Order: sequence, then C-alpha cells, then structure tokens
Amino acid sequence: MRIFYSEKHALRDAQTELDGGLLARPYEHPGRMTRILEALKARGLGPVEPPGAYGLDPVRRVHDAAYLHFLSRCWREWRAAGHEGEAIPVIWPSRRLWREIAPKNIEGMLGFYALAAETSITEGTWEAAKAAADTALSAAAAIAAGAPAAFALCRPPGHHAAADMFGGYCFLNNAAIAAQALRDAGAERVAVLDVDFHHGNGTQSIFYDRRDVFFASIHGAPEDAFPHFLGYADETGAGAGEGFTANYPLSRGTAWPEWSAALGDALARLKVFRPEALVLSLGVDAYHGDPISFFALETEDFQRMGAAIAGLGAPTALVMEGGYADDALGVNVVAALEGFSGGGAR
Ligand code: Q9C
Ligand code: ZN
Repeated sequence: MRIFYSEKHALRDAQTELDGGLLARPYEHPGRMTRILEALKARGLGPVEPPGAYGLDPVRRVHDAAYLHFLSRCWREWRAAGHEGEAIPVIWPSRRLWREIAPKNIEGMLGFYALAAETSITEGTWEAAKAAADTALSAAAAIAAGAPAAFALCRPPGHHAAADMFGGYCFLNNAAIAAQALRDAGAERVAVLDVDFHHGNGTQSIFYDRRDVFFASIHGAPEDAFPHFLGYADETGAGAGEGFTANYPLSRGTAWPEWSAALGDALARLKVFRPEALVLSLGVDAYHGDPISFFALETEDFQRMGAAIAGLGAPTALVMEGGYADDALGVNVVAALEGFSGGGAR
C-alpha cells in the first residue's frame, strides 16, 4: 500500500494542553508519527513517499476563507499582542452570548473559531496542518488514479475540525478535504467511515445536508465522551442529506463483539450507498490502553477491523486520526493496514 508522510508534521509541537486544570504535555505530539513509522518499517510496509503540494484550493472547498485567514495569522497576532504562552481560547460565543460577528481582537477570534480549549495554537501549527491536508490529498489522488488503497500518515488530525472551527487537536479536516477532492475528481458517491474513538463532529457537520457524501461514525457515547455535544444515534442528516449520516454511540468498556456489530451495521449501510470511493478516518484510540478513551479493543481487533472494511471493495484513502497509547500506536496501525491488505506485509 502506498503511504504518504510529511516530516512537516513536526512543526506542530505544542508544549501545553489544558488537561485536568494543568498545562500538561499534549497527548497529540510529534513522537506519535515516529512510533508509527518505526512499526511500518519493521513490517516492511510502504513505500513511504512525501506528499504532493496541492495548495489551498482543495482546502477552501471544505473550510471557510475567514477561518483559514485566522489560522494562518493567529500565532503572529497572539505574539504581537504581547502574550508569552501558547494561544489558548478562554471565551466562547456560547448560547446567550452570540452575534454572528467575528471580533477583531485575537482573544475574541480564538474563542470565535475554537470548539474546545485543550488545543493551543503554536508557531508551526498552520504549516503542519497544511502538510497534513497535502498528505490526505495525496492519498486521495492515488486512489483517484486507480490505486486500491493509500494511507495518509498525517498529524495534526482532522475529524473534529468543522468548516470554521478548530479543537480536539484538529485544525484542517484532512478526511473531509480528501472526500471532497474525490468528489471533485469525479466520484459520484463518497463515503467517510470514522473509526476513531471520538465522534467525527467536524466531518459530520461539513457533509450533514449532503447526499453525495455518506458519513458513518462509531464512537464513545456523547453523554460520556468528547466532543460531548454531538454523535447521538438520532443525528441522521438534514434536508437532502437526511439518511446519509449514521452514528453508533457506544458505552464504556465496549469490546470487539459490540464494536464489530456496529461496524457490520455501518458497512451494510455503506454497501447500499455504493460508494465509488471510501475515506477511512483511522484513529486507533478505541484501543483498551488508550489514556483518554474508554473502549476495549485489542491489537488483533484492528486487524479484523481493517479486513472487514476492505470487504466493502471500495478504493480507500486511509487517513490517520487519533491514538494516544504511544507504545501500542505502531502495532495497532500496522494491524489495521495489514488487516485491510489481507494480512502479510504488503
Ligand atoms: N483531558 C482526536 O482523537 N479531550 N482528538 C481530551 C483529556 C480532547 C481527541 C481530554 C480529545 C480530542 C483526534
Ligand atoms: Zn480520537
């Protein structure tokens, strides 16, 4: 399987994540990629190639121009305002504090475009986020050109990022950008299947009223899990998109039997949809050892997962999302890729 990877991910190297009232070392850090690369190499997977440069046009197909302008300027403006730490939002346009007017002040803008406070913006964040989008776009281009599958090994992740919101460690929605690029390359129907432990709220919201992109997500129930406010089973799409979103919220301790039943249902829905291309939002934080999640999948389950998804028979762009059990990241990603490719080191 072709694998795309950019070293520019390392430009996203936040030193702080607001976690439990402390400014702690972020769970989402550059070492995640190192672990995965080592495991790919050990199993002879690849080749690992640098991504192409696609520019911002395909990113603008998904994200608002004003939001991209904010992301590109945030760090400079934060520093120009005299702040010494990383840029962290502290106020939001919440339920009874809302006008549809973007503020000019950087603290106001941070809250306007943030969905959560754990994700600080830092000097290299924008460059790294663009490289991640290029990586996902390269995987999309590979399958559009006829490859059965391609893997975008990218960070920062993307599935929490909406058209105009960052948070949950995400800035640009790599999977959504890849899905839209596949539509623009001529695929009539594109499916996004999100197996990250967390609900893909950003991807869902981007495609919620569309019937040309089916979104399905298996995740920790929002009553208990981040992002807390979206991902209920009754979210099924709106308008023309009614019936083209499927959510599988699952409870604490969910292991392979219940998880795979949800996957089976999601795949049956996708089979009826007949996607011409699939984007897999591949997080491995459903692993039992993940420090911020509460499912109980084992490494072998990621192999089973990959094999089941390959059974759909659609050309697939696999896009890296979350996964924070550093020591198991490599084996879990390799298991998913080998399962998808039918086992063995291909
Ligand atoms: N105190 C992805 O997996 N909440 N994002 C962390 C720890 C944010 C996860 C809670 C989780 C975001 C791409
Ligand atoms: Zn996640």
